[in-house]
Amino acid sequence: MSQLPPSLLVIYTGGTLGMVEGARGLEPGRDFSQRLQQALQSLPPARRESLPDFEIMETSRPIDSSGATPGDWQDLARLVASQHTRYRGFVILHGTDTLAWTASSLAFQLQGIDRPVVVTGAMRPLGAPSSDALDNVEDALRFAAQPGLQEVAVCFAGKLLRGVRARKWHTYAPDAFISPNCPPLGEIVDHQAILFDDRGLDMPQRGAPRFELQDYRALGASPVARIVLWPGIAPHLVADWLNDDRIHGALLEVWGGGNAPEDSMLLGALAKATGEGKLLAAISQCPLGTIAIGAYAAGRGLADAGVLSGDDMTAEAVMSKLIHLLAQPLPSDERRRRFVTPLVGER
Ligand code: ASN
Repeated sequence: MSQLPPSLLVIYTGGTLGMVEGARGLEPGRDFSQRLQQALQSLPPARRESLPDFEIMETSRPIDSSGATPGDWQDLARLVASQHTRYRGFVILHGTDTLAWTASSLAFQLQGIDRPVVVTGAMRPLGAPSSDALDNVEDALRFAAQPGLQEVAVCFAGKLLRGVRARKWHTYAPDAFISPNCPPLGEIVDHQAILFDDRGLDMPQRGAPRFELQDYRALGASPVARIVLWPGIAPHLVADWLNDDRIHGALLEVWGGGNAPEDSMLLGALAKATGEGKLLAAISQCPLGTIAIGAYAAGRGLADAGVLSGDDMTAEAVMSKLIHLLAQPLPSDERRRRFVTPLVGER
């Protein structure tokens, strides 16, 4: 492998990690670089000196991640892609609320990445009492310096998770992220980053960048709907979503192993949408396990209506993959083929 550049790039996008008290409560703060450098002085010298070199960049408008959109995911991926050969790895500091969405989208956009992209955040601001911010930044830097890591990952509370498998799972505990259907990729042990053997992406999903930097904004404000079924759901509600011309695809969150009501109006609305080239995919409302649509007679209708199985993907991964595929000038059957094909270890 050719010589890697010496430094990492840390990109601060906002989130609690860098928030400061404002007039209406916590809000994203500026001058993050200065505050981080100061906080790092509190680490024991041996730990501080063993950190990799890094440079810091702030996005033009640090945000609470509840305000992030697919356009922000796109901007971030383009930023990493444009700097990709100048740094040996990347750390992205992000609000935790939609961190898993951004990490999932980055994985699809930065396909084949040959170095670490580590996304982290914090549950409490840097410098606040018992903050997790400095530990998470330190851990993320250590993982981002590992050449063996060649994918988008989430580092939180000492664990490294596949980005496209991660979910925020707790509202306030420091150990807030899990990857329900995928074991961790690594762990911090005694302040050292340990990557577990054979958990990284297989070739050819890594090691040879073939970025797909699509224009998500061109799809319109909300091209994909997320529809969570509930007992007694009225089919016309689902039909209303799917008949909207601005909707090009939908995630259906169904029951158990892939079950949905055998309702001809509901299934008819789904079949009409897929017939129009809309991309529909289903996952389970159960947080663990995969789905097999068609195993039950009641679920068979989903497959007949052209709904694709999202297997054991997270909602964040399905939504960002649907947006990613819809943004590409592909024929409908190719989009469907790619949806069911694992591109970056998402299923
Ligand atoms: N509201 C914050 C955000 O997502 C939450 C956090 O970062 N812990 O930006």
